[in-house]
Amino acid sequence: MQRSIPCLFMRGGTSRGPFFLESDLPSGVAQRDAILLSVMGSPDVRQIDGMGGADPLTSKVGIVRPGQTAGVDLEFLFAQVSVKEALVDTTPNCGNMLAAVVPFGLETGLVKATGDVTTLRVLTRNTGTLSDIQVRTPGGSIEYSGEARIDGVPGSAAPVNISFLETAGSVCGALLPTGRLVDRFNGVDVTCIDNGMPVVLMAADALDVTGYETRDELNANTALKLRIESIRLQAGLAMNLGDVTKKVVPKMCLVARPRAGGQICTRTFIPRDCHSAVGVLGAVTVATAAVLPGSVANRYAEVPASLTKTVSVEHPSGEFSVILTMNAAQPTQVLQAALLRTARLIMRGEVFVSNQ
Ligand code: NQM
Repeated sequence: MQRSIPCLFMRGGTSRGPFFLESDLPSGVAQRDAILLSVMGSPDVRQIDGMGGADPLTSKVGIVRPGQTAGVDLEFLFAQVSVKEALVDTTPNCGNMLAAVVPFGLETGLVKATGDVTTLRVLTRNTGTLSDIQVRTPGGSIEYSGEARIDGVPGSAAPVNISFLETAGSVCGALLPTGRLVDRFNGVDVTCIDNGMPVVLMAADALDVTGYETRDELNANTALKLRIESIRLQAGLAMNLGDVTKKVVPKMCLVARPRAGGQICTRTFIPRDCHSAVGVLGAVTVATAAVLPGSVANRYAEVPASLTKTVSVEHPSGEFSVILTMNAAQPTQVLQAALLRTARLIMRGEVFVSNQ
């Protein structure tokens, strides 16, 4: 016997996955997670029996419900479904999947367009993060085609503008969860930071790579991955995340001097495989570290002096620009981060899982 669940399959930024109305899924976490694993076909390296794309970036799920408090239009729960293990992690958030939440809300009638452009406030429940998201809604319907381009996605699409209101310490409780700008693990200087995503920044050359390698080259470097994982386990404890053996945070980011006109060059492990680009809140956090005097990232970054700074984060498939608004009274403090994504509805229908 199979059971069917209504589902919209959507791309959000450089990620992709099924989106569900919360009311269409079981309320119990164990039962819900069993269904999500079955939907994606996990655990299996090919996810052959489900909708997952056999990559962490395409093994993601969005669960959406109406806002529950005044001023919040939609609430989003992000689930990272492991490809190889029977694990569903709702600890981190995902700014890429977030880009599809307002289109999903409009498609399903949870919210209404407010004019040719619609701006809604979304709460990401994983971390309690609020963001204002603006989409194009000419004639009251969501528009997907347009001229906006983001690296990692072919072609162009309508812009989805995301402005994060307050992200410091979203998962770890503090921007610098260890209380220090620089820590040292296995003889390597690191900056442990959380401005929306817990990230550990390390100089690529301290790990005997350049930081300009391709994703495939880094993924093939088993010795490097073992060194990074050893640092990650120690940093996780120091960042108040506990034993992170089975968690997908903190992300691990190698930094090097920019070499393509940006402010910093990155290679990010999420956390064990190298990202083909960089995560959204990962990029916000890297940009925040880059402008923080004394951090490991700041040693390699070239940052503008203005109060509103565009920080272009170079990554394996291009760059990701984050616009940081600094606090005039305390110019090293980031008040707001804004960025551009695109999103698209790929499929609407029902997904079938074995009746469990
Ligand atoms: O950092 C990948 C992605 C992400 C997460 C990851 C993300 C973010 O690119 O907000 O978007 O870091 O696992 O989708």
